[in-house]
Amino acid sequence: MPEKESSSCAGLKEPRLVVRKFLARPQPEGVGAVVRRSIGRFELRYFDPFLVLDEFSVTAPAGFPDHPHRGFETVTYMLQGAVKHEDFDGHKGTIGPGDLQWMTAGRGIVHSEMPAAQGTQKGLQLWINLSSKYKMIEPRYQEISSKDIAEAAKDGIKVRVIAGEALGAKSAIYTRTPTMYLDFTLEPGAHLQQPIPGSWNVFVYVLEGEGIFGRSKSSPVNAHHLLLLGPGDGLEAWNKSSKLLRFILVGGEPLCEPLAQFGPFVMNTQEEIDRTIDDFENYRNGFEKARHWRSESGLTLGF
Ligand code: FJE
Ligand code: FE
Repeated sequence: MPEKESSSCAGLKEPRLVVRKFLARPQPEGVGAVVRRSIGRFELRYFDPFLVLDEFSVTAPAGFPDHPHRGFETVTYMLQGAVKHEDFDGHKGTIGPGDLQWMTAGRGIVHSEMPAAQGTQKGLQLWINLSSKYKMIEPRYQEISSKDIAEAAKDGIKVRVIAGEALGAKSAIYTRTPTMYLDFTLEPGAHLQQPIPGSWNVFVYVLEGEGIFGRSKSSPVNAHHLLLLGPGDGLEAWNKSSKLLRFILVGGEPLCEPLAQFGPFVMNTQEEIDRTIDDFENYRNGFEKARHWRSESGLTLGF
């Protein structure tokens, strides 16, 4: 068989370039918690299909007590410490260091997310929008503990595959909105070429160290920066520093639908938002179990 040109074995034809860069500064959120919000802040309200990216820090007694969600998914990936969660259907657990919770809120979840350990708990929470046809589906959890997250390593590159696949490793997560979510660590001198579907919206968020993205001569980018990537077939990144570089690479197929949002309710029209507020206040259409439920924290976020 003649050798076939493909992006995964013959390099990238059209590497994506960085088109915008944001520094995520700390801001208060929840009750006494702090988030560095990149996607979802005023200047970047939506990066279809992504609604919010928060790098959060929470130390007891701060946290995210009882609050609802409808119409999207929350993906919580712990970097340090642990968060305990508890919902109105009796689903509860602890998300420890390196663990993943992929929660499809669908028609409705009411839950609390609170620190579960001493010291500061740190992680990432990504909100992924759902298509109109899936906004009212039954809620679903996919949970993977750190030891079960698919990993691969090659030529100074280590990847933890949260969603999608990279370096031959594949995630077991089902993404209702097609999504890739990769946690890369590059040793000094490492060079990455990662294919990404051409029609997807893609960003990088730097967690640690200093990286070069898009073009080898571009200036280095350090922690807490979000980079939006332009069109192309993949990402090229370099670690030209003397320390480890860690970043996440996230891509998703845009929904291209109208957006109507009120805090943690994300629908397509204002009328659907009005109905959602009514459903939540009157315990209907998925919020039935909220009527008599309070988490152990006994607090609410004020919805
Ligand atoms: C919140 C609605 C919310 N960022 N990062 C309104 F859903 C939240 C909320 C979070 C959150 C939770 C975790 Cl564990 C991590 C987060 C927002 O729960 F804070 C407000 N005000
Ligand atoms: Fe939540």
